[in-house]
Amino acid sequence: MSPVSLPSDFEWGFATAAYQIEGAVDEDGRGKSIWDTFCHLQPTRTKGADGDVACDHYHRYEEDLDLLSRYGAASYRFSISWSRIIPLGGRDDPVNEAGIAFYDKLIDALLARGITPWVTLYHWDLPQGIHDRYGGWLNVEESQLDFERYAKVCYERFGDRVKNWITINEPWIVSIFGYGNGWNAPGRSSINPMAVQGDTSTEPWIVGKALIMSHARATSLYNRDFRHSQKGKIGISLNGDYYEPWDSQDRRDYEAAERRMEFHIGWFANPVCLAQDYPECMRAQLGERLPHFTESDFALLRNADMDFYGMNYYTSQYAQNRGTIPLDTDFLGNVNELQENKDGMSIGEKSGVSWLRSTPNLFRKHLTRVYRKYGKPIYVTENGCPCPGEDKMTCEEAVNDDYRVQYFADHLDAIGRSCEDGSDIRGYFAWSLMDNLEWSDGYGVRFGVTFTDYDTLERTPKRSALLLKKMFDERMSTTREHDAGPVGLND
Ligand code: GBH
Repeated sequence: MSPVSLPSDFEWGFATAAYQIEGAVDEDGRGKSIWDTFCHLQPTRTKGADGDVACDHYHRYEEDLDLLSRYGAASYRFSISWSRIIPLGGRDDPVNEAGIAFYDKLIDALLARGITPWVTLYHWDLPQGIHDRYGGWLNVEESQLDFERYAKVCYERFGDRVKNWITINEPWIVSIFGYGNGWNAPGRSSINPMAVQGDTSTEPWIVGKALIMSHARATSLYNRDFRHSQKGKIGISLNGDYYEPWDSQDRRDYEAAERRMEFHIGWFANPVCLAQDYPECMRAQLGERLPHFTESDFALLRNADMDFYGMNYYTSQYAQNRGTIPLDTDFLGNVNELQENKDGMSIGEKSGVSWLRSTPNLFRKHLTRVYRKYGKPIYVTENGCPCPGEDKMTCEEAVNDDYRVQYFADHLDAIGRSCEDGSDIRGYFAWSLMDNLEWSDGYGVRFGVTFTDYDTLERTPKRSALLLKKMFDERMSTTREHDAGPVGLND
């Protein structure tokens, strides 16, 4: 089958996040983040892994940017470590010039190679200082003011060169994994025996509001004080699978699928894209455990109009209605998530991690649904996978990543198809530039297009790294059907 075409000005590149690649955690005045604490306090919770060295990108960034050039990438998405910029995190705490200097060098080195920087302000590494001082994201009023000041410093210091900003990566994961099941830092939960004891019935929803309002503060600040002079774009990156009904004959499973997506995406997209309240099904289930937006919150959300919806997409699932009264620790919307439907049909082909199956047709549906519902131009800010068995492979074996090549090709075609549905999709970032610290899964799970040898820190390109440019060239060169001009002209 011939590849499906993409808009000729489509933007593409690779993505990473600070704690997953940088290492150098004690250098140049960096403060601790909640991920340093999480990894070191209970190493069993991250399979013994920590980010102390990671890929040592902090010292090897020039080499890594050379890889980007070699792969032909036009753009690169990375995140800034808040505690390198403001070691203690708070709005009255000092700015660390050595931290600024690192990102200055990184940005300049990208621009020197003709690569456009896309900067995420928050990819999960909250300064420990503000977690200790007032509970971090559990304090809605304090955290949004500290995040706003951090964002301001970044706009002031980098905004002359950075024109693409992502405020927060995956607020759903931050809330649910950090404060619901406790699988991510700061690891709080009342349903996970290994966790720091928290109140799972309320904390994720409070943290969600803190993240929404922090995004709103940072975005409205950009709109008011920086947009005019810096002329950049700003958005947020939301994760969220697409859900199909488990029993296609059962209306309750259709409702479950829709409800599951509202709990995953609408929770954040309603306020940040539409300046609207949470989805009704969330209020119906959660009642007063879900915080309210005040009139002044809504005013702030309305001033936080953003340029794009960043979509992180990996997989999809079947949704089955649970049919019981939801527990007060249920954050899925009273839905069971399954990988096979009622007839035993699989949602997609297995990858190298249990939670991810390749589901490109549902990616198309997801893109089209999100575009129609929220109306923002979409940038796919993450997409990728580990190959089956890759965790056990040597470098020589892992570089032949045919599964990943096919995954990318199928998902790029899905984007093309969603464009045919009328969606405005403008860019794509493959996750990830290199194998890196996969959070609580440690270093075993490899999402990179570059193999990282964690003993020698040597990088080796996999086949997919070198093929992605070709895939984009093929898809971006052909004229789209509906761009072909009046019928009759070309025949
Ligand atoms: C993204 O999260 C992150 O932004 C990125 O940093 C990360 O490296 C990348 O994905 C790859 O995982 O163990 O079955 O309970 C995506 C959200 C969070 C989805 C972990 C899957 C595990 C589900 N992912 N989750 S499971």
